[in-house]
Amino acid sequence: MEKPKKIPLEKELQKVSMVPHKAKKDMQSLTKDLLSKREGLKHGENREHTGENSPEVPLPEGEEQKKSMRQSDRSVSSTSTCSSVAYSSPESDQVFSEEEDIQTKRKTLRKTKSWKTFFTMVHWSLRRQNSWVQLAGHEGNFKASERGHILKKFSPVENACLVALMEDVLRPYVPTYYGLVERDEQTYIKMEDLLMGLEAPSIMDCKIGIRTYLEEELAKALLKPTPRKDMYNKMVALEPEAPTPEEHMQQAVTKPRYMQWRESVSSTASLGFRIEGVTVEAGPVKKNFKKMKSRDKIMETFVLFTKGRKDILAAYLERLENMQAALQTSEFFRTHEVIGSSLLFVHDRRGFSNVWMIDFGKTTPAPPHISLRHDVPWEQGTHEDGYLLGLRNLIASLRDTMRMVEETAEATSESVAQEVEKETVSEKTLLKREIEENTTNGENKEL
Ligand code: I3P
Repeated sequence: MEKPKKIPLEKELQKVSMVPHKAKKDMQSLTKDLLSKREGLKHGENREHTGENSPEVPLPEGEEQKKSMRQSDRSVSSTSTCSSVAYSSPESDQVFSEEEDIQTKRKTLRKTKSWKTFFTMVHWSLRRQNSWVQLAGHEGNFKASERGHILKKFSPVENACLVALMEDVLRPYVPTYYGLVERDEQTYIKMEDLLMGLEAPSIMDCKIGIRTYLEEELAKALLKPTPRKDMYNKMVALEPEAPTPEEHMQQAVTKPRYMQWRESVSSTASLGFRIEGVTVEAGPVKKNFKKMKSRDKIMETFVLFTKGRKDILAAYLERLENMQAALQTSEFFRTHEVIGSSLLFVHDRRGFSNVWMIDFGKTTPAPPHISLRHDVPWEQGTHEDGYLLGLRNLIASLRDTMRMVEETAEATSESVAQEVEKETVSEKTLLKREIEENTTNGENKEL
């Protein structure tokens, strides 16, 4: 495979390696130092942007959590014994600050589209347990449930998928489904809480597939175009020149037009996956990936997300490779068009890690005569989603990230060794000189 290009991070790592006083630190702590420094800087920028500045509130620790992790047969990584972690997509542009009052939060959540709040809510709930509980009593798409479970607002499409997936070979890769429950006259899907047992988790949501809108949505838009002002505004905010003169005049775009544009400015169209949101060690949720297209930038994000930890990267790779094998034999996968679904990566400092298939709100059965391949480009009517194309590229990018981390580690430890060697040589030279001088002085004295 082609050797990955050097990215600035590597250079920075190499610079660090040349600092003599660091010479005795091992490679992992050098990488950690650098990455946390960079992370800190980025968080600083983000805080300013989002108003996020609250101190980290650690997850409650307890035997119960540990027990739940031990009992799981759904753990993956060689370093991991953890079963569970969370799900859903991070579409919401809202990140709540401590300063916001409850009323504002409630309003914001009401405005946020169904199924789009989970990532934000997970983040919010982890850091502010009380806010979660307060929120749970009000309108929203997710509700807290008893320990180990979470409630997601009912969607018939997602419900049907989860029911079918419980009988499929993909079952180990999706949150366990516990049926429907009624709360406050609202139906919810009860699912496994995938964050259970993790301490200050790092979470990354990657949307998989080369297409993010349903064929049905496209057909509807062709038949009866519905201009969307909100989507025009989002488009202009990111790329003022993107709308056509006509769209500028209307100050609106159709949904498929917006979705296709989003696919083309991100890595969805080219790589078949895109990073939607990342939070590192329960820190602020970063969502500024809309224009992240290059593989180098994606790999850099993987390094920041994992803090360059080889064990975590290796565990993710192993899980994804197993998932890929399962997908190839899955009856569910062969017969379903998987659109807008994500892979949720979760790990914590202790090395517990897992990846889950989540968000099936737009996963629908393909027409019965179609057996989907998932690894070919889409054409109208084929229902192909490019899921496997995306997964392959994701695996390849993670593998290259791991190689890059390894190479950087080797290069750095070589430089460190050279520095130590240089220091030793110069120390020896100095010592030799001192001995010589002392000897000469002694001789002189004797004379
Ligand atoms: C949204 C994103 C969502 C989509 C949503 C878009 O754009 O593409 O996937 O929801 O459509 O607004 P962005 O990420 O740029 O904010 P669906 O996947 O459910 O269609 P919506 O506004 O119609 O909900």
